[in-house]
Amino acid sequence: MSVWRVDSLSLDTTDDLAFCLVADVLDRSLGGQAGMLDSWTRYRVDSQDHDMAAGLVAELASHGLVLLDDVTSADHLLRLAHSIATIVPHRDSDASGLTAIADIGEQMRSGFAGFSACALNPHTDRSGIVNPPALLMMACGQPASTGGECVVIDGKAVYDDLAESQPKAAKAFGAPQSVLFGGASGCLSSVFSSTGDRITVRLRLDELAQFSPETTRWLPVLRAATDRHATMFRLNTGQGYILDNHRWLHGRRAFTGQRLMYRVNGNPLPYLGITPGFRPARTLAPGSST
Ligand SMILES: O=C(O)CCC(=O)C(=O)O
Ligand SMILES: [Fe+2]
Repeated sequence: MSVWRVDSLSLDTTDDLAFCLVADVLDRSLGGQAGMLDSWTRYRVDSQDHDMAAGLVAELASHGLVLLDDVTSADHLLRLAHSIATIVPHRDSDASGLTAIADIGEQMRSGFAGFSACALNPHTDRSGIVNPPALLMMACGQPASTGGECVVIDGKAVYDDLAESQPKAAKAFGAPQSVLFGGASGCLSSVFSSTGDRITVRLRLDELAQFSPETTRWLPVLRAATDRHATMFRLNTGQGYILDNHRWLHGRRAFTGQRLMYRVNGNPLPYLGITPGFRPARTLAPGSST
């Protein structure tokens, strides 16, 4: 298996895709704006080589995102997941923790849009529970005929951008208990939460997120910032990614065809030294407006 490191991004225009029935913030905003991940530093390491795991872990620890190829099967993804994480089963997973994500016509059911061909707005997996799993591991079983690009957004870039350009928005989204995620039985939290000198991001932009009035007024600013930092890439069969679910948001574009993705969530094995979340470039002083 090889690991790709994100080196640099270049802007590209995106082709128009048919919109789905659900609110499609992502597709609307991505027209011509998202960076296409077409420029990489790719470093190939033999799956037998200990450096492969070391390289992957180092990338996850520093940038929170790695891209994979040669993930030859769902089992292979599970093996990789077991080597770096304690797997956290999902409502939709099988007993091993593996979820197959495909269009089974579920776009109308709240919280099930993943099982449709619709775009998924950038989100944190399991935002409605107190401790969302810190890692998301995805691999492509079959690409879409059209569309279906993965979209990822670095929460650190979004936070640093807002802290610099719209500090009031950054503070509003950091206010404790300002967003109810996951409906009435969900989790009252915030988009940005601080623990010590680190920040974690938590977001969803569908009907299962209820924002306080003070955060609601800043939502257009947040959306503009997530758009500015959105990056998308196509995955072919056997390609995938691992990301820090406390730092990076992920989503996908609408698609046609029999797209199949495999997903595993988990928490990094403690001895690997992967600390989820990020250190912000600047710390906002309490009560300050700048
Ligand atoms: O289909 C994808 O690429 C992502 C799916 C997803 O993020 C989800 O169902 O939570
Ligand atoms: Fe997801």
